[in-house]
Amino acid sequence: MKRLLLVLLAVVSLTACSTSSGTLTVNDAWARTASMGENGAAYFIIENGTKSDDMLLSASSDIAEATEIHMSMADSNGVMSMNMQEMVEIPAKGTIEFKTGGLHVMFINLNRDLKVGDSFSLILNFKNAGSMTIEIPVREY
Ligand SMILES: [Cu+2]
Repeated sequence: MKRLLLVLLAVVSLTACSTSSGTLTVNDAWARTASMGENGAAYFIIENGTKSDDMLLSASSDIAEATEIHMSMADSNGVMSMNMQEMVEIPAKGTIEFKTGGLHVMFINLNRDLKVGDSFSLILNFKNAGSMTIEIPVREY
């Protein structure tokens, strides 16, 4: 009985701890439709509810030859280009939005079609939050 009480106390204090320090979450994930052999892209919102800065270090999936973190930007002539990002900073208590025309996860040379109603797993590797697997639904752009 004494042991059970101790275990219960430990569980309660762990729960209290994670609530007060906050967590890092990934929300509103989606990917655009694309065909096998093309490139695809996924978007989501990362909310860092913790008091520490974090970093997205890499992304991986099994739906393409390569999975990269890109930033789209327009030059002074309005010509769009994409730069591969070594990492993305997620400030403490901050939100980073991956969206069309900005940050995105790019799937190079898809090995399957991405049709509306499909979904697939994407693994995001964070410096502090560790590795998170998120399910990405495919939507019409
Ligand atoms: Cu890209």
